[in-house]
Amino acid sequence: MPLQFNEFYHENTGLTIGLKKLLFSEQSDYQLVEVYETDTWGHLMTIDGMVMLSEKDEFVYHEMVAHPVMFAHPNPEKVLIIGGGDGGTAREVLKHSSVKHVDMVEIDEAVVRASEQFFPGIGAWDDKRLKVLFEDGIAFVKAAKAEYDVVIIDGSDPVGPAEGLFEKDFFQFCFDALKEDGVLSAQTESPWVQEYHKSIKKVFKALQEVFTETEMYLGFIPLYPAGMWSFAFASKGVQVQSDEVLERVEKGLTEFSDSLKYYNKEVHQGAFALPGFVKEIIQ
Ligand code: SPD
Repeated sequence: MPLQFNEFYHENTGLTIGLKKLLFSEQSDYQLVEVYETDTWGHLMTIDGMVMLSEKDEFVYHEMVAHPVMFAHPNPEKVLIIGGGDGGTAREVLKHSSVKHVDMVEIDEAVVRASEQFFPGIGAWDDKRLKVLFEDGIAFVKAAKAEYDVVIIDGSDPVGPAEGLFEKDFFQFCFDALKEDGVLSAQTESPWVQEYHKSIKKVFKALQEVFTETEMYLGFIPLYPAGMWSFAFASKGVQVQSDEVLERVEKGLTEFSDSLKYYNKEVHQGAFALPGFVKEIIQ
């Protein structure tokens, strides 16, 4: 029997990845962080047995959680990332030349350590604009008032330490932490996984109650359960598909589109088109 990693997301249905060897395994104060060398996807990080990223497909998630929301803001200078310990989201945010400062608040330093050692190409750790804090993201955002242009929630799944990142109180703290033209994005799980529908509904209901504009959008990530992944966009007014935002996407991408492998203007427009069964989950 070959060495395999399995993430079962419904009874005996799941995803199988061929492994070569285990590179890192640490039960931190919060969770089990592991890194494997795989047969096809480069290095793979899992947390509590759930896939977080692989070297080969991480670009989809990180480009999609970062760029739609970054371009939705007219001049994003100060950004807060909750979670994101592997560094991929910060790397994408820092591609925007308007950015002066990024606070990345990761609860678990083991994630950053594992990423620095086994995913050396992912984090922009030497960028002077990035400040990494090992703190509870919920407490951190609760204390921030009208400070940030953009908040990005790059947590893990709604079990364990990331559970609170799917609650209404948390989104209210995020709203209060944003300036008046602030915008937010969050990862919101796979619409194909029945077990996560409750969390998806809860997040979108909360965002609709707290923010003025809320949209779901999709990306396709082969190593996440069922491959289809949802994200939330929320703002205090700006519409993420307005002409104004699309003009910014077109202009902004001239600066760094060569470094992107998934996101472009057409993807920005298409990602917000939702299939009927997905709309039903959040209606
Ligand atoms: N089931 C996967 C959910 C993962 C969300 N966060 C991934 C971290 C990548 N920066």
